[in-house]
Amino acid sequence: MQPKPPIDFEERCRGAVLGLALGDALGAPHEGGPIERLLWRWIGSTRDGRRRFTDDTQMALDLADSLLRCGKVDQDDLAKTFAGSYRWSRGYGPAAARVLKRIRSGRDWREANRSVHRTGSFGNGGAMRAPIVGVFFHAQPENLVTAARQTAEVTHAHPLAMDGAAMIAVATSAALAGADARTLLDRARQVATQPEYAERFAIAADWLTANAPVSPRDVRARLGMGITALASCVTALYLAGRFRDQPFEAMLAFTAAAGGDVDTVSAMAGALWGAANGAAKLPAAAIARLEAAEQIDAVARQLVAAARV
Ligand code: R7I
Ligand code: MG
Ligand code: MG
Repeated sequence: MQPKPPIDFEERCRGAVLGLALGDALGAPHEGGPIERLLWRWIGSTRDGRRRFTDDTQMALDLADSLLRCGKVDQDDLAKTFAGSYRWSRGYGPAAARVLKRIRSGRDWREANRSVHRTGSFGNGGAMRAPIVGVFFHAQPENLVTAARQTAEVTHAHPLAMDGAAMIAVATSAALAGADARTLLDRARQVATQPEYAERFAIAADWLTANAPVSPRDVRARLGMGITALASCVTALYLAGRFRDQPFEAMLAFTAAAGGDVDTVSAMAGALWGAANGAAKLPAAAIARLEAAEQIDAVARQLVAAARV
């Protein structure tokens, strides 16, 4: 067998950012229950017929914007940027929507982020945008985990949510460096502080090692397809590993068949898959039909330039 040609760093970073947005936009029609899916049939396309992205991509773009402007994690700037972009029609999580509206009306994020759930949200909203941290801090491994936690904290102060962000950020960075599926999972496992994650990591590791033909239903039952970080982050790590050498579309079809929080699991797995395989391997026709694909790609290129420093 011919050895595969190496994939350059820019190609991988663009793959991570575009893979996140594409997973989100293609997963969105499958997210949630019948009401959410019906609503998305109404508002899921732009006027020129492109697939709209949801809060997952919006918050990833906001995070990139803030990091590029500030050159570091500036939580005050980040809170303002997230709040300024809030639109109900992007499908934000219910607690996140309230937190962002409160920040927009002038409340400090340090208080707003614990004003809906007292311990802070344990939703997956901090993790879904964390691939951006993995790209931006790729050359600063000593800062990567703290940066990921800080970017999550603004809206997702619960330790499970901040763990999820750290896990997805380090896994993205490892995928950009060409790590294999098990290494990626192990790096993520090492940064999880909450014991609740242990069982899911063990299951995912067993499945990947055994190359097990696990069904979408089993993935949902054992790893989760939920809106919380706990019930979605290890799932994304597993799917990205399992489908690493298969087409992007196969991973998305499997995720859609599992059901639940399909846009977010697809966004996280999509970013990891894109970081491993590069942007050129993403389905070109789907990219051409993605809302604001050109702008998203431009943001990815700016992140690459910043990450090289
Ligand atoms: O995490 P978050 O931004 O949600 C992202 C999800 C993704 O699927 C997006 O695609 C979008 O559809 O929403 O939103 P949050 O509202 O912060 O958290 C998600 C949900 O987790 C909350 O609405 C709660 O149902 C639940 N949750 C909690 N429940 C009880 N106690 C989060 N934190 C708590 C908690 O502390
Ligand atoms: Mg969403
Ligand atoms: Mg979602």
